[in-house]
Amino acid sequence: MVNCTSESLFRMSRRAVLRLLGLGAAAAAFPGLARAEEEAFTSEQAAFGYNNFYEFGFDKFSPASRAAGFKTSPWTLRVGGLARRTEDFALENLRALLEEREFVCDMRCVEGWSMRIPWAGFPLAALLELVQPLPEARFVALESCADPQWMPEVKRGSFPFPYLEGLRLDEAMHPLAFMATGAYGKPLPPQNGAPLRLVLPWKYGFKWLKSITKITLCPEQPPTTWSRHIPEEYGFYANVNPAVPHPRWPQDTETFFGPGGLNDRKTRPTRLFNGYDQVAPLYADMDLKTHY
Ligand SMILES: Nc1nc2c(c(=O)[nH]1)N[C@H]1C(S)=C(S)[C@@H](COP(=O)(O)O)O[C@H]1N2
Ligand SMILES: [Mo]
Repeated sequence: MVNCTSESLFRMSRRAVLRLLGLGAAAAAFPGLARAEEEAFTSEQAAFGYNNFYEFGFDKFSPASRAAGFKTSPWTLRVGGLARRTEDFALENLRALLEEREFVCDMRCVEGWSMRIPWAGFPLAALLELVQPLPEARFVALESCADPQWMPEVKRGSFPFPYLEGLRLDEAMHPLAFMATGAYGKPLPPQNGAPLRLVLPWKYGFKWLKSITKITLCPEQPPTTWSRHIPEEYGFYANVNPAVPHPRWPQDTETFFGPGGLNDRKTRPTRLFNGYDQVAPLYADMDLKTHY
């Protein structure tokens, strides 16, 4: 088990990080991770201070201040649906059952900015395997916390919360689909989705659901917040794809937040699947010129 509190970990060489990920020999097969060689991590200041978390406010800086007191312990996560078991897990029990590990990946927001963040957490597959999905299960529906006591925009009723997300079961079982509990060697801050959030390196950030309370295995594609409310702009799959512009802006480049704080930004090209080409077989039947 990796010591998730060791900040020195994040100063390790890429080779050591890959070893930690169990990818040492297979590094060549992980071109997305190879990108980690090119640039350092985004500053903590940007990753923990420039957020999208609409339940706490619609601008980038409100979540960090307004979520500061958000109580995330104790936390219950219900996992079940089309599974042999449906269970209300106390998060601390769940974390004791699942081996946590460190991993580094890039996040590309659909708005056109990106970050490279060192995370801690466990594969979503390991969590789903605990409840044993039934053969009829083909999708996974996920739900965020929507608590008016803590979340000002939930209280105001300004948006259709709770925020819902979904994945095809084979996407959810892919080894690159993670649940994060920490970042930069620290417990996940509330503004980043404490105590548990999705990390889907090849999908736009809006799929990376925060502060998750419920995961349900289901037979059909579940409704998701953005694809339901603005279907012409936000699809269910939302794979990072420079060939498919957003209706209101292009997607072929992005502004990357570097190690030097909020003003350290540079433009770089956006890559198909955010560079994580190993997910391509999941979408073999889709037209990558148009699908979004
Ligand atoms: N519950 C919830 N999850 C959410 C959001 C949100 O508003 N509410 N915003 C999404 C969007 S648009 C992005 S880009 C990422 C931002 O994650 P970060 O603030 O940790 O960078 O979280 C995603 N998860
Ligand atoms: Mo986003």
